Amino acid sequence: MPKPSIAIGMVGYKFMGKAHSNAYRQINQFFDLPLRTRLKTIVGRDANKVAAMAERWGWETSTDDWRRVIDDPEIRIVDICSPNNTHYEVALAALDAGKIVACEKPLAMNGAQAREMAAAARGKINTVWFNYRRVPAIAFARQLIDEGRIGRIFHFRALYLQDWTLDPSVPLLWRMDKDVAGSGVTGDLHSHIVDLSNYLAGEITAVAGTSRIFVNERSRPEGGASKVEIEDASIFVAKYADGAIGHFEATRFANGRKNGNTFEINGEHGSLYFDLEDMSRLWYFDSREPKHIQGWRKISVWEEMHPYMKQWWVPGCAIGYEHTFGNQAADLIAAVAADRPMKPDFDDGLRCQLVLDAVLEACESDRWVTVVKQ
Ligand code: SOE
Repeated sequence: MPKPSIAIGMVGYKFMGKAHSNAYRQINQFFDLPLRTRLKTIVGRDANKVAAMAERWGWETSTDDWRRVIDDPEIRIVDICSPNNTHYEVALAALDAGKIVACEKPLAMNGAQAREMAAAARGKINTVWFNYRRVPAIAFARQLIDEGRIGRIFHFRALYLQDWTLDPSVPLLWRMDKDVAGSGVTGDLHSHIVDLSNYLAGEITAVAGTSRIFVNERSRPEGGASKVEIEDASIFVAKYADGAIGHFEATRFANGRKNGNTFEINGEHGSLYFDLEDMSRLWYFDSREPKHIQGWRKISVWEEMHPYMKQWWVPGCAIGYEHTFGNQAADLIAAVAADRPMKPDFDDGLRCQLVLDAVLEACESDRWVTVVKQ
């Protein structure tokens, strides 16, 4: 008997559109899921380009009207990977139509929008694509923390470093357009490391920081030029509810760094270190070992018992960036089939967004800002 299928409608078709399409196409082969994903409709503003995307990635139909996925009774999952300023309207319409919503990060343009979205989603299955939670080494870090291996956390220290806007001739693409993106590296990159901190280190209560715009004017892809209004780089420090302190840096001006996402966590019994550019590895230091053999242990997270690894290849055949989306898509389909909640959800998206709002305010005002309670 063929498995029942679940129809997906996707709004957006560029970088994340590919990442999500690839995930939905792969997971039934690698995971034993009760439902088969059906890539039904993909939406984009440019009808020709989205039609080409549909053809290439195996979507049944394409359209330039996002309401078609909302109005289609066959579609159960609405996946939103269009620019940030579209998330709010599309997600609310989809939730109102009873759809399961999977939304790219950051969830919204600001905390106020995210609060409404989280309220509308509560009690329903939904998720935010904080895909790095599904890097096996990061899920494994969470496992080690839950096992008490590093004990009470004192420090969370994260860097997210890129360099793709360093060249002043790079035009003002949507990620640099305040009206479309809402913010610069704060929504784009801090969102990932703040979510990882929420996942691994606990609740951030207050932040102080500074940000910079290094290139003040850029050409527009459609012609002309505009003043740049989003931050190119941002550094902040954080206080946690349980007394830990944190340090976060996000930039698109770290010459030579392409997707340098690293963090270190220092606890009372040990420490953990992760680097996305060597993503099969988790570094672990255990200070309860006898001193003469203490040292940083480089764990290759590719054994069968490590999170998600049993589903992919044999140990030593490492997996990569795309698999983090596969892992999340598979968890989503499994959650839908079992009718159980999925994490991270819109409440996690809101939690992150409230920290991001506080970071933007802190950088603007040069003051400590208390994170608004969820
Ligand atoms: C930014 O360059 C970006 O594409 C982010 O938007 C993604 O979320 C990140 O995973 C890779 O970098």
